[in-house]
Amino acid sequence: MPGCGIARQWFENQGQGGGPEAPVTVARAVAEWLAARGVERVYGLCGGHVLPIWDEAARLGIRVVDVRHEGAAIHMAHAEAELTDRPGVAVVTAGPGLTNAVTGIANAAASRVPVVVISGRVPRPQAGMGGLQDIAQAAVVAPLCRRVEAVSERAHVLPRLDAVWDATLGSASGGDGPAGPAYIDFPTDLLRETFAGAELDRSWLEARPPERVRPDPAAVEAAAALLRSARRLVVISGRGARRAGPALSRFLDSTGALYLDTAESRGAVDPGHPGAVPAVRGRVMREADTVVTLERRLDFQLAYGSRAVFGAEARFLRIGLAREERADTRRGDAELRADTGLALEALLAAGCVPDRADGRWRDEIVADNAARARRLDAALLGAEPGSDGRLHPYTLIAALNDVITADSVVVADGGDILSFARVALRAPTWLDPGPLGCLGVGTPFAVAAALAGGGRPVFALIGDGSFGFTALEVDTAVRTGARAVFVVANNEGWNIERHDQLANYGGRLVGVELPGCRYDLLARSLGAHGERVESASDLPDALKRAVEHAPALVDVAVTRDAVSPDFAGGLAGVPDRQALSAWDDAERNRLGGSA
Ligand SMILES: Cc1ncc(C[n+]2csc(CCOP(=O)(O)OP(=O)(O)O)c2C)c(N)n1
Repeated sequence: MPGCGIARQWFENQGQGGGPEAPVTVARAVAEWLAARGVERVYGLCGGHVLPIWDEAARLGIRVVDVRHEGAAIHMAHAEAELTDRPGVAVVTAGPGLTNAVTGIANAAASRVPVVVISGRVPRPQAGMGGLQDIAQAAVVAPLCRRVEAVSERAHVLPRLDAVWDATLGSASGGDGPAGPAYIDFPTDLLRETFAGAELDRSWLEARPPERVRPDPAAVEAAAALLRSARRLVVISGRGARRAGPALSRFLDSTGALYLDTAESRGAVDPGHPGAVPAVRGRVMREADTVVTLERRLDFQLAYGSRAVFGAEARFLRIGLAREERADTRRGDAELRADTGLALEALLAAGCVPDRADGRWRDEIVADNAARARRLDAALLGAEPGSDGRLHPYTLIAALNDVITADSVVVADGGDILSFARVALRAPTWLDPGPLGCLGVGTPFAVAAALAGGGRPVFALIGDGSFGFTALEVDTAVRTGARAVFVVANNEGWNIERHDQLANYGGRLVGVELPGCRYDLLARSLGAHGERVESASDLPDALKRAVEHAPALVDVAVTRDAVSPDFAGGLAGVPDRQALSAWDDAERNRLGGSA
């Protein structure tokens, strides 16, 4: 039986009214299925096409978190999935309800996060006749979803829900792709129909826990041999590593490997681990001779595994279940198709400690990392205000670091401010716009983290532009009691794009200014605590008050002069072959000719 309270309550209630003998509508069965799968919360926005499910879910004690835009509902389900390691669920209405949700669905797809999206559909007798909100919903989401089901028969309801649940988990439940969103809809007339007698097969309610995939012993031996011969070993972790934290720490301890986390796995390993060297990422990528990737795509953030950025002769061990996470842009010299934790345990058992590790190199890298970390600390403390007199983003980040606790969930969203945050913000658990660069996730991620994060403190640092996309979710926070602290880094513009125009478009500024908005006043109008801060000395107390009175928003005037690492690295300029200018140059050199 699923472990959660609602599921238990649901199973206990069987046979006490609402049980198998009572007539059950399709909407009721959908809600029962949700409860049986342990779903405690669904995120969504009401609409007649889905109200039958909405109503039955609430009657069964599932919390309906009602939002202000369907895109935010998907972002919230996404954040819940990341924090709980279970699929998040969103319920959105037909037509524009679903099209509004599309950005969130695309984001979950790019981030490989399991989200089940449930929608309604025009009643079958009106299909294709110009009915209200009748569009080709399944076709709209098909390219983004791991599975799409448009259900039309009562008997298909539970089996198709089960299939969608499995599909969203990807390879972890026996499929052949990564985790991601999956979609199912029901015409409203079907939702109102009642199951006839034996038609309702409740065996589908129970989730079958996926089998953990063990690595092939011969492949383990080949991978262990590769590791034994490593001299300069690094591990780069991805999505699934959060699930394998203890095994990963043991692996790092035993092998002496250096460790680079990525945004999708931050928190898997204690940031103070002696092998963790986040400040010298570029150097480690260049100099390592053996690279282990854990459920991590070699995407733009990892230079597509390029031989111009990583060592040309470096050997890769790729560990993951889905092909995308094992064999994408650079072939592994060894590959393990397995659950990450089991693969690491098997490697340790097979004896994978390097025979002739280059200890001097490791010591040098660790020292270099420590020196850079000290320089960064000094930069945070010594950051000067801009020529406009407003705070440097590092001053804001330093003040935030003082209130963020070791059990906090930290969300970052924006352009420049995200870049500063990525290098300097203390973040035990971290959520950000991911590889889609999906601005607007900040507020909804934080709301869901406050609701589903088990009472952990939640801080969101958000650019003023990014905040605007989903600002009204502060109202959702107030209504639902989501005690998040939203900090808006207000530089009155889309600043990283503004820098791009200044540097690369002759200084012609077009559509990058956002002057005069007071997000603290907006938050206050919605019933949240709100404060505006313009001087560094006011920040610490304002942040403390925000923690006390959450949900709260602190609007901080930050300078637009500061140049972020991402802008300096060329990310905003979108180079042709690689995401960063230096990598792009290296790639061109490697390719030669007219590249
Ligand atoms: C939905 C979406 N629209 C547009 C962009 C392009 N974009 C990337 S960064 C950025 C500026 C972000 O501004 P803000 O959130 O204020 O942060 P700042 O750069 O000012 O710190 C924009 C518009 C995007 N990534 N996502």
